Amino acid sequence: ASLTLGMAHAQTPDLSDPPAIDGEVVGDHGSHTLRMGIGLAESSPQYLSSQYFADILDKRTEGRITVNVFPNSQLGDDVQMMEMLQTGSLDMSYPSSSPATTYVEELAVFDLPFLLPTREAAVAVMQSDVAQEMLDAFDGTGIKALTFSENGYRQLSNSARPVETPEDVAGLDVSGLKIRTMENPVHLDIWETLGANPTPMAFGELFSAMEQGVVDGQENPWSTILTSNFYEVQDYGSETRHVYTPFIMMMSERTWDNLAPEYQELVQEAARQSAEYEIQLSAEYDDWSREQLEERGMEITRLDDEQLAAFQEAVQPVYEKWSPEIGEELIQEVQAIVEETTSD
Ligand code: KDG
Repeated sequence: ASLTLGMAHAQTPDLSDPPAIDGEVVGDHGSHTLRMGIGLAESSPQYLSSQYFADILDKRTEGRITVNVFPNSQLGDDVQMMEMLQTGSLDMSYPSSSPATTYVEELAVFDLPFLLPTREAAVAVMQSDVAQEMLDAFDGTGIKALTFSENGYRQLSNSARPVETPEDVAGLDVSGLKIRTMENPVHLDIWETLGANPTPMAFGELFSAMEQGVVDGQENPWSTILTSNFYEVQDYGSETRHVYTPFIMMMSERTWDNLAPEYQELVQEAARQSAEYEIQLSAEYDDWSREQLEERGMEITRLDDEQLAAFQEAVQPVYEKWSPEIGEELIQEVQAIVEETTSD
């Protein structure tokens, strides 16, 4: 905190304004007040775009649908909130895809390291029919999956040492880094394969776990490392971009079933529009956040192509182990979408 003495830091980059809300006001089908819980902070692209989602619904129902967004895991973590959606004790949530693989296994394709080399490719995959099938596969679980949006490229941070190579993760004469992962077996395997000591943990517990030294580090997009103040307890960052994970905006099926068809249509449309806006905000945050973190005293290592290739090679066993589970065909479908975006 002392580093910020005398320096006024901006809370957000120069962000695009949300697109104007047009479209007709829908007819009166009663009033609803919905609660949405998220893990991230008020300044995150996820929160800002969720507010935009709320604004669309507010404007197009003349205030009949209100969405209240609760940030910072106030209502629970990703796993708990998905369970709350199932029972109907929460209306909406916006978790990472990774802990949602317990509902739809195919989502684990997004957990494969270095699968989506560019943001453009990642967005094309999220908007593909294959991705829509994954959202549809939630039907019957008690969760209505509305849309994918961007969490982004995950980067490694830690409080022990600069990391340039897989050997730095494993440690030679010191022990492997204790890394928090999301609650997902592929992520756990990635870090085990790299020689770290990974522990799955809820996002809401992460800051104090790092502060108390229960873990040395974690991995999340630069925007999260900034907006959740992780830089206060993490001295080192490495631009590993090891995995691109999406978010999924979700509604309780009970809440969904209580909405008139016209409201359902509007909710679906607003979800897509807000996801588009979220993806844009997330891109605007990414490099800016890294620069902010450097300004706030974090030592950030950029990896050159050779160094990235070393990480990529080191995690190959993860592919061998998980491809049969996730499905070779699905992986190939995703790779084909990636190739289409990178060839032209
Ligand atoms: O709102 C989303 C968060 O709860 C969480 O998914 C963020 O990427 C995340 C993590 O590391 O848990």
